[in-house]
Amino acid sequence: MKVLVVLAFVAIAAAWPNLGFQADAADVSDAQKQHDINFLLHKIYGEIRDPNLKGKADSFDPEADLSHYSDNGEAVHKLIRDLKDHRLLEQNHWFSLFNPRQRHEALMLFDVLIRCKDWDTFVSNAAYFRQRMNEGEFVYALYVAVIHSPLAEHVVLPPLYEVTPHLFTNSEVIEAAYRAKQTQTPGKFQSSFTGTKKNPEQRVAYFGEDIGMNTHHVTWHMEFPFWWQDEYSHHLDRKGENFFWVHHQLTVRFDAERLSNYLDPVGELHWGKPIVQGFAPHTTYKYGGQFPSRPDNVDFEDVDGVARIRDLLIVESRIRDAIAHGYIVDKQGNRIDIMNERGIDILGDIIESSMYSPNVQYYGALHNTAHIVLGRQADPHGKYALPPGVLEHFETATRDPSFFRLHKYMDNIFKEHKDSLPPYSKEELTFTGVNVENLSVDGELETFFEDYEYSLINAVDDTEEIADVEISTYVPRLNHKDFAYNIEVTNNNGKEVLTTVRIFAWPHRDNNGIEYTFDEGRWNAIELDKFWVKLSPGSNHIVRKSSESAVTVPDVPSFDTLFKKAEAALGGGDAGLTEFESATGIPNRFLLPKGNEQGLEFDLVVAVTDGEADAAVEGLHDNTDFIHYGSHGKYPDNRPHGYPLDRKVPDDRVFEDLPNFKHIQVKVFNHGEHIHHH
Ligand SMILES: [Cu+2]
Repeated sequence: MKVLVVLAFVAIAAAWPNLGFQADAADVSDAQKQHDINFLLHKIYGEIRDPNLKGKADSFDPEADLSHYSDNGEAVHKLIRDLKDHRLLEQNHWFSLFNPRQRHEALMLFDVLIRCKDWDTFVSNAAYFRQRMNEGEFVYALYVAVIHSPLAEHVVLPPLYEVTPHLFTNSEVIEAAYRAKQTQTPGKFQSSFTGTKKNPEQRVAYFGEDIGMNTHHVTWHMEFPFWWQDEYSHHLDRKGENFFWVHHQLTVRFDAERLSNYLDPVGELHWGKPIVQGFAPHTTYKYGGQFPSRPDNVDFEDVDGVARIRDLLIVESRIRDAIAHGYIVDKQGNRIDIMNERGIDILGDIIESSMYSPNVQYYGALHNTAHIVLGRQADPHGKYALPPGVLEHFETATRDPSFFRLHKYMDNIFKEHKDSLPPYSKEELTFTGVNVENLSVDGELETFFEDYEYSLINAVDDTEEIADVEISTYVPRLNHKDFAYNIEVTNNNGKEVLTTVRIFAWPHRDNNGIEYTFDEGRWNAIELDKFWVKLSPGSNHIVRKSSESAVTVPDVPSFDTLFKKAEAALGGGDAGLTEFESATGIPNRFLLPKGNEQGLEFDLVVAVTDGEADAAVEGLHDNTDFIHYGSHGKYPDNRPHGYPLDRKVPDDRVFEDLPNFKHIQVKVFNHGEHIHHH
């Protein structure tokens, strides 16, 4: 991981030398930076508790020395002007990224932070504006700035579920936390998933409400923001394609969870049909009241000031026309061919849409608009002054099952495009001289639930004079037993060869017990791992552990751990936080779908492809690790996401006879085990 991060950093620095990043890291230790960020994000609804940072918040003058900014202070002038004119959103108010004015304000602060040339200017501005801006805007801007600023390269962001717990747990638990604080009684409260067993959707609420999955989702959207412009600092490689892929993976994973729980796969959302499933979020804003509920069978209504349903239908049809034509039209009227492996990237930019969209005027912003329209169906005309819905926050969006219906709808549009491309031929897929002889799994594929505890101390109000009492919640979450893949590969090339190993699995049958065809199955493939291997001549035995998966990340360390590690390292030494630097992948414990008592059948496949041809970056094979999502530089794999299963497979024999491909059946068990909190 380290090698890649360094490579990416060098690439950024080389591309934008004029930003003038100083050798700042030498002056300020990573431990100091970690310390600062910890305190800046701790207890955001009250005063900063670190005296040094509090001093900066009180007396720093952001406009005093403009030589510390790469834009000569342009961004900071804008923000200060709005602050002085009292135009900024007040504190103690909800914040939604989908609200244009609120987003604009958060991005003004981000713009200030990303232009800072040294750490002192960065934290001084952060402290200053934390004290004066809306807390939600502040948290958002600081998170995105830490993720993207080279100054904060090794900083580990605290888990958002501890920074803004209201967006991750339910109202009942939050109320209990307030009572505990009021009565100064320590408390550990059980979080349970919303709803009752009368609602079949509740069987899969553990997926949509998983705090780690929500952290993954919100972090991805910070790593690849739709509002991103390259002039901030760097280009986000294959952003549109990544948008497709990350949501495609959530979509197919959710279907696998549904099959594990005897539910049919999600049906796609349809603007002309009622939203069958209602949703009662049982979630409350810190400021702004309850998240709105939606009853069953609501017909879509136009949302005042946002969009009419017919506008969305028109945008959809323009996008599908582009897919049918095989080209899109940019805003100057030029045709851009999408009948190639980069077409998906352009379509992703268009559908989200991001600032990379070549023609937002014409193709609109289907995804973002749909999130707002769906989020507002409880109060489409603003008659009741309800706050935004769960779909208007990346932290909470997946709690509502209609999120997955919406994303199935968009996923099917992407599928139309992928299906329009020519299938890979056997010749294209063959890696000459490399044969996968055998694939097997060590250990039973078995999942279980365990209770996980996290602190709610930042949910409640307090002052420095009142001592903290321990307040936490524990929540059941999916985990799996460790396992390993065993892959026997022969290399008949007479020399060492570089390879990419790609592992996927998909459910073998639908909910009626009918076997999926290869072509249906491969579209539902869950990406389990992707890594580089050098094959020696002759036979090779590859053992790859589930814990090594490149598509996953470990649990984000708690605030408590981050405080302790930073303080311990301040005296010198390493905080030992390197493996936690990115929270963009899915949690490792979430690698396998739940499965069931009888064992849910999956097709498990491995494709060993030509690593020389696959590598997008030099020297990658010297490191067996692989950043799956969001390396700041170039995405290391040249192949499209999902390769070699991303295109239509009209003839199963292409894969069944492919020597560098192996296909077996496995079962994923869940025996109802639940490791309870003590
Ligand atoms: Cu999303």
